Amino acid sequence: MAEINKVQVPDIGGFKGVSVIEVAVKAGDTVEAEQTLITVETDKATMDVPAPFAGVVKEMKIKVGDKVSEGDLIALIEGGAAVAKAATPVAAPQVAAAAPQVAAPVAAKPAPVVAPAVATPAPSGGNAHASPSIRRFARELGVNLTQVGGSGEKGRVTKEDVQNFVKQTLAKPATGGGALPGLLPWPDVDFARFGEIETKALSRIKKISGANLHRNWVMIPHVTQFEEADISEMEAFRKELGAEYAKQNLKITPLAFMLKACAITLKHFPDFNASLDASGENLVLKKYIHIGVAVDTPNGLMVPVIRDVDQKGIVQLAKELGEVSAKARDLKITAADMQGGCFSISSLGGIGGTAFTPIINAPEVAILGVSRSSMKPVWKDGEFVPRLMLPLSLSYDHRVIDGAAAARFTTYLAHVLADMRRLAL
Ligand code: CAO
Repeated sequence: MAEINKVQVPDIGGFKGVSVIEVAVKAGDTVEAEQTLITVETDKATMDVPAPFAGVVKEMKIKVGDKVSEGDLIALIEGGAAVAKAATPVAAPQVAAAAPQVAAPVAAKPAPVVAPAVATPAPSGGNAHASPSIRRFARELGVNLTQVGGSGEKGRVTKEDVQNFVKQTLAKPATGGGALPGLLPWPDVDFARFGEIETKALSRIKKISGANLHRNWVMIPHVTQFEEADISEMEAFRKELGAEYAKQNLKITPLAFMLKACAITLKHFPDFNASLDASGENLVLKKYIHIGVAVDTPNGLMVPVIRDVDQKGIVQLAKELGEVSAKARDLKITAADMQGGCFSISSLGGIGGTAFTPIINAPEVAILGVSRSSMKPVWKDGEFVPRLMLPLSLSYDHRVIDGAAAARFTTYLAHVLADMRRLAL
């Protein structure tokens, strides 16, 4: 049978009469070397005091609330050396404002284990009041300690608090298309209590597109860049062209021009004609330019894709636009018609509005929202002149595209739309 040995409080940075805030083991427990026995708290930091050797705890000589100094007896453990001081304590930052002061005790104890406890507060919660062992425990479970209510002394988070948090999170019902950890459940309201109601099931398309939109909104860090393009000349030309092709029953809307202008701009900014791969570590640049167009159908939103937009003229694009939007509205569109897009355009210009923030169609990295053009006074050559201005809203994936690049993209696009000659380039 192994010897029973004493474990004493090690050098805790010269502090005396330090409070014991947590006792992590009890008589009968088997402990590993370096496993936390107790946690103490100075006015600067909390420190875990680990076991110096493996063994079985015979007796704990300390309880929560005791004051200890170097050399005090912590426990009797069967196993290990004759008289052992516990291993080097591990420090963790104190709550909020005290954090900078942690540098002193940590620097004085250059134990390699200190760094993670201090340097990687997220996701285990930098400002939460918790001992290093609890921080480690939370980190292993992926729990953000700032979201865990502390039931211990002075609001300290205990192991049980972390366990209860995990249990509660797992028990939460998946509502509203799946609750994210830490989010409140979807409100379950009896609307009939407040007046007459009618319940209408979401269409199949709405359910499918809704799930996609939800994922894209939650997973992509969106930013939207706004711009206005002077389309006075483009509109004059479109009307001329429209009159010509009306005889052939072909409608030339501004969207055909938008498609062409976007293709030219995407060629100039290849990072926008790209997707993150599944690992999220590589950008896949596409040598083709296929653009999806959001079409409003009675059953919900559909996004058919127009292929090789850069290689087609305005009339051809107008023809294809008419065909795909009719196909979408007649619900004759196939899954293949909606695949392979590099970028999307969502035009609400035929309806109204001045700007909106479209949701990116993953795995694309940007989408252009087009609102209704209107005549505006524009300052030109020393006077205000009436110009037809088209509002553009570019939402982009900020993991891939910087704000400056997005502003360059929309500025370039506005130039292309303002200067018809560029559409021919
Ligand atoms: N500014 C001013 N007028 C515009 C315009 C703009 N930006 N865009 C289109 N118009 C005009 C057209 O010229 C047309 O005018 P006339 O009838 O006088 O010729 C009228 O508005 C209607 O255009 P349209 O909607 O039939 O054609 P389009 O090519 O502009 O758009 C399509 C086609 C399929 C994109 C559109 O019908 C549609 O479904 N839009 C909704 C897309 C959508 O729901 N997006 C939201 C996604 S996020 O939920």
